Amino acid sequence: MTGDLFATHQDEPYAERLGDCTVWLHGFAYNSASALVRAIEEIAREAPFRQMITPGGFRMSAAMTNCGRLGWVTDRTGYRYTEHDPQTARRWPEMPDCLLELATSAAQEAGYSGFAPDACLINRYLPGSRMSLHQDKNEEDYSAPIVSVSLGLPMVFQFGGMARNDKPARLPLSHGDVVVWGGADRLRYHGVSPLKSGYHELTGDCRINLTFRKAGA
Ligand code: MD3
Ligand code: FE
Repeated sequence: MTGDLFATHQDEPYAERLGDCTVWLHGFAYNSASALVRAIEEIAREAPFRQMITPGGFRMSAAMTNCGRLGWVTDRTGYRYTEHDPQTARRWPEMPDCLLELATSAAQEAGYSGFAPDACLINRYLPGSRMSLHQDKNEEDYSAPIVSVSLGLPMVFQFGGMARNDKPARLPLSHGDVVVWGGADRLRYHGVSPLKSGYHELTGDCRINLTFRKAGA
C-alpha cells in the first residue's frame, strides 16, 4: 500500500528468484512476526539459547536452540541431530503450529509442496555474532528444501557456491524475509556477516533466524 501516511507495515511481499532452486520471499513472515517471536520466547524458556562448542573447540558466536522432533547440536564430538536437548535431557519443545504453518506455506509458495520439516534450528545473533561459510550436511535427505526466516535486526547473508572458494553473493536480509533453498542450491556454501548493532521493536538488540529442515529419514 502506498500513500498511507501512517503506514506501519513494509511494502507488499514479493518473490525474487535466485537461480533455479532458491526463492527469496521478501516480507513473507512480516505479518506473523510478532506471533513467531512470542513462540520463540516460549521455546527458549523450555530449551534455553546456548552457545555451542564446535568439534574444533570454538564457541559459536550465535546462540542456538531448537524445536521439533529433532534438534541440531554440536560439541567436541561432532555435529548431529538429537531427539533430546543435551542441556536438559528432555525432548526439544514441539514445533508450534504458527512456525510449521509459516514454513510449509513458504515452501509451497516457492514451489516445494509437501514440505514436512521435523527440525527447526533457532539462531540468535547479537552484535558481532556471525556464522562462517559452511554447508548444511547433517540431514539425511538433501532432496527436501530448507526454509529460513529472518526476524529482527537486518544482516548480510553470504550465498556462496558449491566450492568453499567460490565468491559469495551478499544478500541483505530484512525482518520478515523468508528464503527457500532447495534442489541444486541445497549444498551451497553460505554464511552470515557479523551483525551490526541496532534496535528492533520486536527483538531488541538481536537478530533471530529460524531454519526449518527435514533432518531425519
Ligand atoms: C543455503 N543459518 O543455521 S539461514 C544454519 O542466518 C545457517 O542463521 C544462517 O546457515 C542464519 O545452518 C543462514 C539460510 C540458509 C540455511 C541453510 C542453507 C541458507 C542455506 C542451506 C543451503 C544453502
Ligand atoms: Fe547453514
